Amino acid sequence: MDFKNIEISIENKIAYLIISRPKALNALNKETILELKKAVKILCEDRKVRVIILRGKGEKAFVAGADIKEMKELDQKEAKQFSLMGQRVFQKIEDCKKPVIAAINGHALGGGMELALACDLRIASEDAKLGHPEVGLGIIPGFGATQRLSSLIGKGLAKEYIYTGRSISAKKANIIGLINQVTKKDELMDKVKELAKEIVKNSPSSITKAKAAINLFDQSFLKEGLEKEAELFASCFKTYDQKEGMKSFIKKEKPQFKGEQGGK
Ligand code: DAK
Repeated sequence: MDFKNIEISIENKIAYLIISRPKALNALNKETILELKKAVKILCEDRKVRVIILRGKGEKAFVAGADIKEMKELDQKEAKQFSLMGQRVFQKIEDCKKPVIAAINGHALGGGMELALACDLRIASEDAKLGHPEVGLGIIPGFGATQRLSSLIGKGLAKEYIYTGRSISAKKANIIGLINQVTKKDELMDKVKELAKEIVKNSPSSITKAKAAINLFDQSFLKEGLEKEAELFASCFKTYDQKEGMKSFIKKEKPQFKGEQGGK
């Protein structure tokens, strides 16, 4: 399968899935999300694969979020479709019968952080920065973070990081349980492979069953929460603040927000 923004390979039962748009810090545009969907399906269904490792291309970023330049033009209806499209792909990762490990090799922001949250395990290099800057763009997280981040680190911390948009160092992320391990920059892939190999030694059917059981832990309210998140995300796209936030990012200026009723 030929992809433009995704690279996949398989070695010793471990699959490598790389998001590859380094010039845009691997930001997720629609094309990349659709390719990701296909790649996840291929690898999750491949019997030779026991563990999937997901990372971003290059030195700087895992994924620096959804593509703001593309998202800027969405209306409310398109925003809802975009949100649901991303949510479905991320749900496929969560539901994949094999463990997926995020190797966080740099910025994991917004939709990039949400991608990492949909994975089973997260290992980050010491220089990685994680976080949810969406409210500084006049939107909210729309690919599952309101639910998955709260589930992982608790509602109190999730609210703190989403309300402030503050970035989280790998060290801090490790302390609060957001990531499983932090490594030296040049050791990230070795450590991730070590973990994958440890999992591969065990019974694949047991791992699949354990994953399904653990995922049920908060699944009952996840679906409803995700629907509400997509609806609220979409409603951001009729506000002045969303236009102001995204225009300012592109112009590299500070946004002047007015609140939901401001402007348009
Ligand atoms: N989108 C598009 N382009 C991006 C990008 C992004 N998220 N992040 C970086 N880039 C581009 C930059 O514009 C720049 O392009 P050129 O100017 O060279 O053309 C290039 O990548 C290199 O970035 P910088 O020059 O900014 O690099 P720096 O090292 O100075 O800064 C940075 C790195 C990661 C701190 C900075 O690039 C940055 O703040 N990026 C934006 C991070 C961010 O705000 N991410 C969250 C995006 S919002 C939805 C569901 C989910 C979401 C949205 C909708 N629905 C349900 C509809 C999720 C939303 C988000 O993820």
